Amino acid sequence: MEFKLTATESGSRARAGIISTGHGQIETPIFMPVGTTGSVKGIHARDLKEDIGAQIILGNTYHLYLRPGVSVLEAAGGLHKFNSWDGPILTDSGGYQVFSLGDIRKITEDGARFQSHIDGSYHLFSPEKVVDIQRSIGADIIMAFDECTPGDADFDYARKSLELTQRWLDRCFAQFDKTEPKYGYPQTLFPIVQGNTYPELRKQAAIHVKTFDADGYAIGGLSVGEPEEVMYEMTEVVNAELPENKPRYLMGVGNPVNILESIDRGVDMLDCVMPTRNGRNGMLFTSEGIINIRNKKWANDHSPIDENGASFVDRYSKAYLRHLIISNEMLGAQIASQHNLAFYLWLVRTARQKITEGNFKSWKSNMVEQLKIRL
Ligand code: PRF
Repeated sequence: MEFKLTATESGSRARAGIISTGHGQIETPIFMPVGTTGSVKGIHARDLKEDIGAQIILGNTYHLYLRPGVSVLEAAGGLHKFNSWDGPILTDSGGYQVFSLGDIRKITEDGARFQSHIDGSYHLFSPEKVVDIQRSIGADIIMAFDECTPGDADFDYARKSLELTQRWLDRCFAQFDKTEPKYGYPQTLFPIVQGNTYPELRKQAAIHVKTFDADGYAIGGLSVGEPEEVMYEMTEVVNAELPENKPRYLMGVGNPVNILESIDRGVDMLDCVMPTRNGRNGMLFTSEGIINIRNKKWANDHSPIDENGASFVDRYSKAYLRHLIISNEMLGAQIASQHNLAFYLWLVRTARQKITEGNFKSWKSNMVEQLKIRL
């Protein structure tokens, strides 16, 4: 995998670049729609690519391993063949999903033992196992196995957890180096920087991951309950250490304002369930502000969902979309998800263009104010 920086802006750490993978190029900064089980909920691959403009999607090791399972994915020839998405795919390692299981998991030196949320069966995820599963899924970018600590973890827990994540990273790379891609195109492994909200841990973690000379680096353990200002500060601390010439992926972030603030701090890749999950509940992101389409005030508003919207679904009226969502019609969830994803991709595409033109900073300031408005 290659990364070429194509533009930076003075007065900001924002960057534009191009990542090359075995499934084509990704123009950064980029937002990656989340397809936990292999599907971005409610959205066809055709619409993802042609209407929304997605350039890479994300899948989850935990979910794909439990269902449909590695043998089905291998028989299909990998996830790209299975779900008909022929662009780049990144898989998360399961570190975060397993840790979200709470009571039904136990962490040891070896890995994380957990119970399936589907049938209660017992499983062990180790760094080696998680690399093997991601080899079988066939993601272009695979993630290291990490422990994501809660936002309020004390220093001692955060330090011990980080040391475990660092030992697991050694094992991930050892397994990665010992194994081969299964489907004829290259795969690459991104380490994840943890360290909770402690600048000295974050700095040490960033210095540690650099020694692996990876093709890219991720920042995990943020947007897990800490204040936004702390999240931004941690991103700054980590990005100050990470190499300039490699992409940086901020995991699970965030709302449109978080996206722009993170890009301003040198983040190149982001993902979040917000556009799809909140969309299904009737929350719409637009360049004019946020709409709660369930609100009575839209019941007789027959104007388009988004006058300047990037997607073909934006021509549907607010009143119609409200009706669909209130009636629990599946088309409502689809339209809202597609609108929101198209908005997120428009946002990062425009950010990229502004960085290239050298006026990202002033555009961002205006946009951030606009994006906070509740319509
Ligand atoms: N680790 C992994 N995946 C993640 C996170 C993490 O810390 C986060 C935290 N926001 C989201 N997804 N492996």
